[in-house]
Amino acid sequence: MPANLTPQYYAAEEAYKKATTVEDKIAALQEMLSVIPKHKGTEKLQGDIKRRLSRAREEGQKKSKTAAYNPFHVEKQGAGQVVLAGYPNTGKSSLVATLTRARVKVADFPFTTAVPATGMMPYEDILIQLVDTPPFSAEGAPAGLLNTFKRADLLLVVVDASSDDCLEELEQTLAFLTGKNVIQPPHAGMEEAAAPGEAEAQGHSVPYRLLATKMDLPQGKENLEIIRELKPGLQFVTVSTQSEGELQRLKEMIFADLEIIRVYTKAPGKDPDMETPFVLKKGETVLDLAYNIHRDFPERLKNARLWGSSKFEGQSVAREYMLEDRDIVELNLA
Ligand SMILES: Nc1nc2c(ncn2[C@@H]2O[C@H](COP(=O)(O)OP(=O)(O)OP(=O)(O)O)[C@@H](O)[C@H]2O)c(=O)[nH]1
Ligand SMILES: [Mg+2]
Repeated sequence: MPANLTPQYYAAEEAYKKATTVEDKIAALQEMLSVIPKHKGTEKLQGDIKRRLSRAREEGQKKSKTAAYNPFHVEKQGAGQVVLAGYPNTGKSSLVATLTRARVKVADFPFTTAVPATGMMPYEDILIQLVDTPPFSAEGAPAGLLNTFKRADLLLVVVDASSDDCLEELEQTLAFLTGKNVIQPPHAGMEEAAAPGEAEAQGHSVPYRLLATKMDLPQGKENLEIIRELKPGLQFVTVSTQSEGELQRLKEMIFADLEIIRVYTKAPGKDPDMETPFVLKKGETVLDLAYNIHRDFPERLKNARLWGSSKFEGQSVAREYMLEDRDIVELNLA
């Protein structure tokens, strides 16, 4: 008896063949089973799919027992990963909630956040990932939190300027993070907190900025004045969830610190695609862009023309040409 399999069935079977994870295999097999025509001619095949499905489920169960989900391993998304770190109740979740659309819990008591949570912050035409984290304190940190910090492209070290214990908390925060080799110590007398590039050059530590939060409160302004006198070597970015201007400046600083550039591409004879830029690291070239678009492109690249940072519009540039933010590139391929 002919099986008379349908296009839906073949599509599901194709998905099964392409599946690389056990979850995808299970989903595809379930789909195959639900769309397969149910008649005598397919009974053997149905039995076969059911057997494969139960084997895949067993495999899945074994896997989930060994590789437990780790909430402190935050998958990177967007143009860069920015992690907020700090003592309890300093305003980390409030900033993430204000700058992204993430619905994170904000409350006027410590230890509100228990596991990292992410949100995407729009900045001009790109999205930057912000990661809210649970607090650490003199008593320690949740297991895994340091790994979240160390994987960040940029760390925002958050200190509540309005707190009565602000100075002590600042010192303990910096002592904790430097003691765990997450950041380089900001040495006294230096003009700025370690700029991103510098910190990296001094070993494997994360570039960071010091944020003084709740600056809308009078206590915040008073405390920060005292701290600035006592610790002239520290540079603070002042911020409050109430000040659009400060939030905007914070966003601009984050973009600059990530050291990324946006490059737009254009097909020969067509208008450039200004909707979706490619995000590259500062210092990357036409060749890096080509590779980013497709692994085959560097080999096929005949020449490139550039609008933006070149001397004149549409100038031919070498493949080693170092791109700048907002350049438009036309790649001509063989
Ligand atoms: N006035 C003022 N209050 C703020 C500001 N940012 C946060 N708060 C308040 O500070 C309290 C703590 O804020 P959260 O964002 O929950 O702090 P957190 O650092 O995430 O706290 P944990 O999750 O416990 O580490 C809340 O009552 C917020 O409303 C600010 O810029 N100005
Ligand atoms: Mg929180």
